[in-house]
Amino acid sequence: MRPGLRFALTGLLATAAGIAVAELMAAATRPAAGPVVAVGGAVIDATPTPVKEYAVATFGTWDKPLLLTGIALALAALAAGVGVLAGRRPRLGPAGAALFGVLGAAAALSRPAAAWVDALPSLCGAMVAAGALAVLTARAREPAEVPVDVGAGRPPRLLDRRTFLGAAALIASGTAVVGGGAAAVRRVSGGAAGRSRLAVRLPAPADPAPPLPTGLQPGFLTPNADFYRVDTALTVPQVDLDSWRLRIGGMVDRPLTLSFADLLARPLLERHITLNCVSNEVGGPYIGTARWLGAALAPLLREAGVQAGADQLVARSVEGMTIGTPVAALLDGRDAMLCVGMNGEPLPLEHGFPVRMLTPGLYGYAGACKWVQELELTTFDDFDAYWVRRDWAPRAPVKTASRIDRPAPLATLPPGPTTVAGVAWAQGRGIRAVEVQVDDGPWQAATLAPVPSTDTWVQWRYPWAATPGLHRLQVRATDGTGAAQTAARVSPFPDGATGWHGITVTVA
Ligand SMILES: Nc1nc2c(c(=O)[nH]1)N[C@H]1C(S)=C(S)[C@@H](COP(=O)(O)O)O[C@H]1N2
Ligand SMILES: [Mo]
Repeated sequence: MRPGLRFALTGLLATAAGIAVAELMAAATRPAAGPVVAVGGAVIDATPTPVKEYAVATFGTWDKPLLLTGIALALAALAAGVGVLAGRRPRLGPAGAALFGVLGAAAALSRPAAAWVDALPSLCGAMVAAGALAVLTARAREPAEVPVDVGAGRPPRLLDRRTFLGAAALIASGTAVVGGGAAAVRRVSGGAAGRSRLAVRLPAPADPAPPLPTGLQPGFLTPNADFYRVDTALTVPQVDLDSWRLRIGGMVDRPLTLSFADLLARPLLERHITLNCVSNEVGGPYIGTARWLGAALAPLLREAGVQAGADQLVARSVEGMTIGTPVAALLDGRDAMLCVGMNGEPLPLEHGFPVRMLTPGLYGYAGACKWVQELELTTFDDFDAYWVRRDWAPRAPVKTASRIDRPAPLATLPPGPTTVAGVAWAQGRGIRAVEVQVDDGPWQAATLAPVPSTDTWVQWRYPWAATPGLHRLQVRATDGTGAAQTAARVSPFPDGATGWHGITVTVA
């Protein structure tokens, strides 16, 4: 084996062994302190907003696996480099391992809600890596009788090939066992949150959602499995239901602490509400409608006694996300809630189990904190939430928008009668009218399906006599206040996209 290759392999093996040990320690104690997730999370938080925007727009939900692959490749290159250096200069081995350890520890300590013990897995992993490097780059013992000046002139004699391969195989299999153990521990504890979710029995709502009106097309409700997911969590937070508490504090007269059972014991509200992401492009997919079950937030805030001057509620999640919502929006009579149920099931883990906030009429980043564990009353002057620190707007009401779902963009259809259909939304204000334009023709009124409330999207359809040729279809909406959806195209940053959605189809 060429020495370069051998040293690179040594670096990879030693690093893998260190990471496996660190991951096992973290999995057994504090999962967020594992170096892989900690470094990934730190990279996400440090990524400039335009890059994040690009990643979400280009890769959708593949953004996280791609990020992890990128980190793994960068790490592998570094590890091979450390191995080569350590092979040439054995003293550099511990230094390289220490560098990895410090990086992992720093990333773990930079995570929200980190404690100093979170540095331990990475530091112990670094010691294991240093040990493995030392073993694999060890010099074969020089015969004692060789004079020093002769020995010094020759290249160092490495472990013989068989000893090296034996040690490497031993370290590799140890790594596989420890890494497999870490994955198993994560699966079991992940399974614990999933199992406690399955054991949840949701009470019947005290205030049920009005039945859905007849005349809706399929697709009005988005099944949980199809509901878009947008968050910064590299691994889905696993919340232990028994120890979970929601604290309401900050500028309140009577701070409150509620358990999950306390929350379920309150009269529950059930509502159909459309949730959408501020990052959704015109015509984009980051929007869905569900039947949500939860405790109304306004009465809870009144029980806590919001103090004069508190104009922002900051929701904090178990993994440290912060989402700021105007107190005025929460107390203006809309159905802001702490959700425990989604479409008749306990909240899926991906959508915030056990409890998430939902504020109709606001984009998700401004009112829909998942995995929530704390509500702090404060002011917009005093605190910038996660996305506000990244220059998104502090207040973010949903903008009026509409989308063509049928036909699909660039579809080919036969001439004759066809139906153009889609959705329009302006949560809180509702939709009064939707119009469709074919090529340069006049804007024509679409037919609106009935809605359960102004907090959901509206399905619309427009019968079109398609004639042969290439056609451009556009849609625009008018909200419940009579305000027209603007044609001005702006991108999602910093407070939501605007512009009319248009598609091109071929009729042949
Ligand atoms: N804890 C936490 N809550 C969060 C987020 C997050 O990253 N972490 N993302 C927010 C954003 S940007 C949106 S659009 C909604 C998406 O909710 P969903 O994934 O259930 O569709 O969750 C919000 N709540
Ligand atoms: Mo979002």
